[in-house]
Amino acid sequence: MKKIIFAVSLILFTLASCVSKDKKYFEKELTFPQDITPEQKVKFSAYLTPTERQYEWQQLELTAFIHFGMNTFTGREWGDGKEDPQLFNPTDFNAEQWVTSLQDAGFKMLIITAKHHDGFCLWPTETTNHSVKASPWREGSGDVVREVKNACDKHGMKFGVYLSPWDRNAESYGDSPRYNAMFVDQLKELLTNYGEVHEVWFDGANAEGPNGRRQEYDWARFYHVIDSLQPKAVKAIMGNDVRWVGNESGLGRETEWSVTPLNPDINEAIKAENKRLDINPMAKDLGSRDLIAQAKTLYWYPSEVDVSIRPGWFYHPEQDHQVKTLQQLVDIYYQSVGMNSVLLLNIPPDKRGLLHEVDVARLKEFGEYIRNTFDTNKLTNGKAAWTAQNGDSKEFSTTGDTINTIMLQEDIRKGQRVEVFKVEGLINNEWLKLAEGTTIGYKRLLKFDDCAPAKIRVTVLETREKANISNVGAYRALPVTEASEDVTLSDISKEKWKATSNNPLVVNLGETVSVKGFTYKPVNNRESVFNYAFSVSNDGDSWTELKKGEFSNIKNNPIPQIIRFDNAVNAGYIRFETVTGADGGKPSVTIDQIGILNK
Ligand code: FUL
Repeated sequence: MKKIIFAVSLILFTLASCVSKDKKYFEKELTFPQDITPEQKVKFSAYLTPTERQYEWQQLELTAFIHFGMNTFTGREWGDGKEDPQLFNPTDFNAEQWVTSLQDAGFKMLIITAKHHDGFCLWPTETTNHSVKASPWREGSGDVVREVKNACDKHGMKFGVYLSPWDRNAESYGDSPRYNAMFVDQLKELLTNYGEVHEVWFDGANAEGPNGRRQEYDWARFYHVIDSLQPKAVKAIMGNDVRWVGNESGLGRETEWSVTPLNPDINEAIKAENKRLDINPMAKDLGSRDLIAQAKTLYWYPSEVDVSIRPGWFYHPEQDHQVKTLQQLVDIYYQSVGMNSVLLLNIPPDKRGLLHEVDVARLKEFGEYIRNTFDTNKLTNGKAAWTAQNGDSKEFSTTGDTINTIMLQEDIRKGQRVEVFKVEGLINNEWLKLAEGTTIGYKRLLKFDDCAPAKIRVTVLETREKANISNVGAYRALPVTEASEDVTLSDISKEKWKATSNNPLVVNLGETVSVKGFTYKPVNNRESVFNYAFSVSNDGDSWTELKKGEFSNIKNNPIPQIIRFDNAVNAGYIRFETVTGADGGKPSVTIDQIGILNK
């Protein structure tokens, strides 16, 4: 027994002395020595901690995305890079309106899409002519990034940039060294000319360049540029400080470990390791004991939940009635901030360059709701720090008010440790279970039915090492009543429709109808259609193709797609052809998934 203890302390000492400045902890990354048992690995994992910038970022809780750019003016979600810069011309651009609306709602950082996949730069870059400089806005002397940064500084809001690695405009894209050099220059401009930057967001979407070659990104160099120019900035998504939660619908994991063997696929070694462990950002399990047992290296790589307040990431006027309801936003808050993640909520400005009135009103309601709910802790001693071994409980006194939400926090500067816990309430002198859960991490929120317990008891049932609970709260979230409007996915009844072929889907409409557009509803992100062709016919023999295109971003955001044509066409038959699926293949489509618009 003594021998084992000695061996473990020796390993601990060796690991600690080579990795961490503080003897006990491992900052951001921990590589296990060989011949270590799964139990020892789990113990070590409990000493992995965030870097200072990761910790600062985690405490922001609410951050905002602003998708604004060429797509705002073309109505698309992904531009192809061929857009005329003349189209970019906001009529009432006002970054302060964005910042103050967000700030009132409690958001602490704003991330602007300085460049989206279409390559149009919102700042007057030296690297390409495809920028605001070539637009009529402010007669070509405007700088969106500058105005946003100034507004952020004025109001004490942190600032971040989204710089899409994928660039459908850059002629060098796919010619790897040349494009990497241009990308580095873009990064340098953004990270030297605009003051402090707190997050750099690299999207994972990419495809072949115009010459058919695939771009090999020099991630190590990009990281180096960021780390040296903006040491306080976290690198997100394809960056290794902040992890994509794995969906764009605002949904965190019940069990969310910030300690994980997953890192972004930035080099062959990491790709091979992710493959060996069969993990990616969408995997359900990213931190269990079983996974740790197989891992060689662990990272502090916390989750960020990115979701748009509207169906699309960019503003489209036809989505004005689809702004997420207060209830949806509150649910998203519980499923992101309340599940050990940071929320990155997107609010896209319109063609005026303003956040739309509906979005502003919704943000206001959301901010007030969160403030009203969480401003007063109904526990009198919740803030007292507490350490707990397996099975330890602590009682907290309440104010006696009605509650329906519990908040728990671990001091993650000492690692993430809790694996199972429960919360009970003393009601009529009896301890009743109110909630239970697995991970806590930086913050965990749990909801239950209204009750007014005299006391609350929290029990840590399983923990990887002594748990450090730093804060416990109890609150009452008021019910929200509202109805969300349904979207019309077909203006025409499908009663008479008959499919005469499945792939492509050919439908005999049973009558002649006026077709002004069509809709497509994906079943899920895996089997959805990416490239499509839509044709009409009057006799089922001779066809006219009305539109060929892509459902941009459908893989990450599988929402109903609405395509409208400039003119109406009469048709007795429609044909919907899958050209390519979002995940390759040629998924077939059924009548239920297609609708016809005639307005
Ligand atoms: C995605 C992009 O392709 C979308 O357009 C959007 O920017 C979203 C935040 O990330 O992957």
